[in-house]
Amino acid sequence: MIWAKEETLTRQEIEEIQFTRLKDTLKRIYDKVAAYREKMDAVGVGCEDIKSLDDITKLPFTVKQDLRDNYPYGLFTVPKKELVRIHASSGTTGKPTVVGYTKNDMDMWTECVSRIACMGGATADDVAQISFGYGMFTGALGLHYGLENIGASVVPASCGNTQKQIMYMQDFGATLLVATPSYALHIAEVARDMGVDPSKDLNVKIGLFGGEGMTEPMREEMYRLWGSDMKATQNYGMSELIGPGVSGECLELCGMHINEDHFIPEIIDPDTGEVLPPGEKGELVVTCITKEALPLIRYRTGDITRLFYEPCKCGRTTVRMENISGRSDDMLVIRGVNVFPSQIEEVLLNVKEIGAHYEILVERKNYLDTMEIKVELADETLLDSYAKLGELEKKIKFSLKTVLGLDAMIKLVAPRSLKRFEGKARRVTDLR
Ligand code: DLL
Repeated sequence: MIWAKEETLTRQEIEEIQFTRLKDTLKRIYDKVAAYREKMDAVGVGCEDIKSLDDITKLPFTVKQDLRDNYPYGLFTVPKKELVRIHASSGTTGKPTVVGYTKNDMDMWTECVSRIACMGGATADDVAQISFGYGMFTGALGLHYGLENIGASVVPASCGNTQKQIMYMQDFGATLLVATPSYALHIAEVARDMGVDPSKDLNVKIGLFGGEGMTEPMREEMYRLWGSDMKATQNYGMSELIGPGVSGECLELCGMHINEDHFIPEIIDPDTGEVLPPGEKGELVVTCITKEALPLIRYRTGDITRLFYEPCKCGRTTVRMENISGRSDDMLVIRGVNVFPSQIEEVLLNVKEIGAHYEILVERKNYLDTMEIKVELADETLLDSYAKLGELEKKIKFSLKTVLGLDAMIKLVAPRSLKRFEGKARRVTDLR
């Protein structure tokens, strides 16, 4: 089912809506936000210079640092009393990034999430367990409102206390799970330990995953554990832009549909800032055109992807973005080679003797970068055979070398010995 008619407009119709909304948003922020006015004045661009949608490229970018510099409310276009919700994303460095919503922003957010939930197969008949952490993270409350809006019965389980989560799923008859993909895999593992086979003893048929990437091998692992009839889709978003609801995969699984009547996407070369043509890979830049409290203009997400404008088999005409292949800023440069953690994950998850959990440690020894990857064995009987372990290590090393062009040290560890995460997994430690 398609939730809204805006998902099936012609390109011309979408662009007309985008242009009108862009002009309105620009005027509002130019009048109300000194930081934006200064930025636009500095490059000599006024609202009147935006005469077509293509002119968006004349506008300056907004970056995370702008939010920090104007902490907490400096980029907001409405007085504080109009806010009905405040979230913040936990920056690893510096102050958190604060985001706010007016009543209308909440409605728009709910609408966007309803669309992506519907794309992933959710209906009013679902019992939806939300296993994202409730709190400042936008994931849980975002999905919560969207799923309630389509009529699903929401179970706000939050994350953690995994055994209890499994009990809820069994007793309340959950048919839909919302979680980060890594936590969904962990829940399945714990269920098996409890003697509960998620593919037989639970009835979860829809997985709305997001907040972090899910590679194709990881999706296969999801089907293996939760059952091959599960529909596991990816959902993308970012607190600064709204939270979840920016884009989501439909059941064709061929990229995430962007809610284009609310967000204008562009792809740029992260080094030069130059806009790249459709189909080329680069950093996603997004302009919010319907938000009241915090409408960011040309916000550099740091996420690497590409855009496809061909209409999808599902009937939606909105542009699709490919699954995120990394971030422009988490890319590791190891001995001069650019490495995305997702590439490593892809290799690891294709090796059947190992599980889905891993840790990457990057260090510098004697001026040389080293990368050590700890991977869990799927089956501990392998630990008894030194020869087999050696062979497996070699096999993983070889596959990594083929994909990355780089040597890595592989450390095979016992099943279930690596750290588990209840929210987003943090798998890379860079000690350089
Ligand atoms: O993660 C919003 C969200 C919650 C989206 C739940 C979907 C579901 P932040 O905490 O601000 O917001 O983190 C945003 O997470 O820039 C990406 O790098 C990453 N990310 C989010 N979804 C995906 C995804 C939420 N499906 C940052 N695939 C983004 C890959 C993702 N990365």
